[in-house]
Amino acid sequence: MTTRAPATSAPATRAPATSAADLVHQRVVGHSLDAPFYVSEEFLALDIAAVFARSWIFVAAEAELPEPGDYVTVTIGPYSVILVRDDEEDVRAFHNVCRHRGARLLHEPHGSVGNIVCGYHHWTYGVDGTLLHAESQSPDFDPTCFGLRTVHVRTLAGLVFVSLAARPPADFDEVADRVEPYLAPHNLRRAKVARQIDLVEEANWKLTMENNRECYHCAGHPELQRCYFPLYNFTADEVPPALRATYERFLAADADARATYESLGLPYETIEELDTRPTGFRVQREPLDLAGESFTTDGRVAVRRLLADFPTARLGHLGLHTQPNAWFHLASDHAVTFAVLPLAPDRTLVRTTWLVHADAVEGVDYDPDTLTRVWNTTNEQDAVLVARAQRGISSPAYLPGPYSPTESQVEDFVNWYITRLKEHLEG
Ligand code: 3BY
Ligand code: FES
Ligand code: FE
Repeated sequence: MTTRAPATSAPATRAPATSAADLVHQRVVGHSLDAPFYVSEEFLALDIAAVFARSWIFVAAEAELPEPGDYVTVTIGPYSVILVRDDEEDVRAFHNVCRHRGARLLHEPHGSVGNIVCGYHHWTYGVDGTLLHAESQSPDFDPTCFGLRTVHVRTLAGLVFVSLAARPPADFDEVADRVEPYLAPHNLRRAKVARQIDLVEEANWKLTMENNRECYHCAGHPELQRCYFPLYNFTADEVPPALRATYERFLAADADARATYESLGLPYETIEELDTRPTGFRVQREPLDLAGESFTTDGRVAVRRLLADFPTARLGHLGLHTQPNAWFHLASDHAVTFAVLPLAPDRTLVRTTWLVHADAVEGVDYDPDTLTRVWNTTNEQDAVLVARAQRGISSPAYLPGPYSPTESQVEDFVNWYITRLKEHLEG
């Protein structure tokens, strides 16, 4: 009997190197990307130029800079951006680059300043970016020409987005208008940061995002699965046998939750525009399992003081996904934001921030370990999974594989991404 190699066996040698532009144009719909997208420096540079320097990027919660003068610095590829609350209490964004001879101005990830003073020759800027002081200049020196370079910034119900583009995607305000009614009831503008955890994953940023956009792997999240229905995108007839009982519980909880949302006037219908616009997004309210209140192992609130005066804590959660780099989970008692920022082709920062009511008292209203347990454990599990994917993809034997129907949002993400690269390459 002769044996024939299956069609998917790896080629003995790799095809000659293909250009990045060719790889973008050859991308096979419904399949994971070719290896260079995940492993090469060239694609990281392209991703920064075509995606991170052009789109609206989620960078922080407003609660990270509650008072005038409070700042956060964010690294986006080679860029460093200062977010600072000005004296009118608006969030401003500037390039972290001195207008004299270019020194980086602020070095800490966050802090508080009266003015922004360059450590090199002490040029001094106000928190509105104006140059206030530059010693020993010639009489014709005009300080109004040397204010900090601004970065476009928008706040959406307490979430801060920046765009490094000269002309950012024009659809952000429309997206914000549609999403704001979902988020606003959770009062994130009045929240405080209970915890922030930075996790560096040994994987390309797209693997981190792709992993977030499916629950095909959710059996790997036993803690999360106690409170979160892992039914991502399954229609009634697609639910696998192992999840049948969960699905029945979901249907009952969903009917209940909808009645609650209706009675409280909370918008809950899914809006999904993940790959049809530059500011792709998906928003949805859905029930949680067990007590149905929060992301804890028994489904009960982790914070006694709710985010707002909700008449019930049993609101399930509001999920928001934004392209290219973020997702959010809002429950009645706390919210969690996730920002993904590339560090290297195979290293990615996942910054997770837990927000609670500004008046909630640690140790009295909440225990930080209980508050962070489910998502922190889930993140650590995901870090292992995406690092394995990165390692497998780094082998010359890797070939792109097909997405299952439950991975349709992975396809949406990749499709959105490929569209951005094509737009960039076509200038
Ligand atoms: O955060 C999310 O939306 C996805 C879905 C389930 C697991 N995962 C982290
Ligand atoms: Fe900033 Fe000279 S580089 S003051
Ligand atoms: Fe996961």
